[in-house]
Amino acid sequence: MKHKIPALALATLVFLSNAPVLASGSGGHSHENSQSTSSNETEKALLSGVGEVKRINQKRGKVTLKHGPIGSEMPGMTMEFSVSDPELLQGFSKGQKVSFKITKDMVITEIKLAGSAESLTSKAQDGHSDHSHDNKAEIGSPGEASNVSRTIKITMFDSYYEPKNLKIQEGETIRFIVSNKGELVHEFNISTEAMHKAHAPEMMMMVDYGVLEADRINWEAAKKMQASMGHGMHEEPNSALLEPGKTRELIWKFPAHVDLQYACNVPGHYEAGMVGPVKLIH
Ligand SMILES: [Cu+2]
Repeated sequence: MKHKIPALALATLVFLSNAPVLASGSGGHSHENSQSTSSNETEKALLSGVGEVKRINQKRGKVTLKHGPIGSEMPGMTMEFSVSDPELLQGFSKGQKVSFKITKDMVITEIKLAGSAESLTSKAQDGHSDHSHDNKAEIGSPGEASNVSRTIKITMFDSYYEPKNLKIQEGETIRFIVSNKGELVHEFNISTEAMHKAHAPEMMMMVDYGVLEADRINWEAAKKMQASMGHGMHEEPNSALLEPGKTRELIWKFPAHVDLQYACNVPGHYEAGMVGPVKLIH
């Protein structure tokens, strides 16, 4: 088990380093288009996706998107894409949610602002879904020490949690004492399943940038990633990313009627079973 995880992390790395090759689109010999290119057929050959703009380089005709799955061709991840015409990127800026059409060679031919219905986290009920951190509201909020009703110890091992599930009253404020007793870096993150899925690509980027090593966090690499990407190591109130032997406290106020999970988004760990349900009791 101990050796399995770094191998998974490595597989992630290899996958990521292959991705730009996919993106550069080596010529576009898709058979469907070689005979006739009626606009109808071209339209059919396009895949669509939604994502969030992370970086734009209009001069080079490049846009970095944190995107959901693109057809069956590509899982969700954060990646740089080429656009068919740099003009397409005019007026877009970092943080915007977009929907796009893309060729099988991964060149974006159409991009527009996503409507709230297409929001990545499929959440739009509070009426200001274009705010970038609005999804925090539905999972609860950072709690006040004076409102804590219970302290729960969470122990992280390679690669599972103790306890394996949580029962919490709706609206309850809990103090979590999170300890990593494993030999690998682990995360305790309270989110919806969809948010864990959306978070995974960021963690892959951290592996790619050398920030997240199997058994330590490389703070030097984190600074470099921060400088080049605009984010490297973000401390979020709903999560603790801990090196082996470390302990951190989180105080979290839980909402009502939401399916939450606590999970580790270090690449490969969620799949290995490092996830537990939060049962909110009425
Ligand atoms: Cu983990």
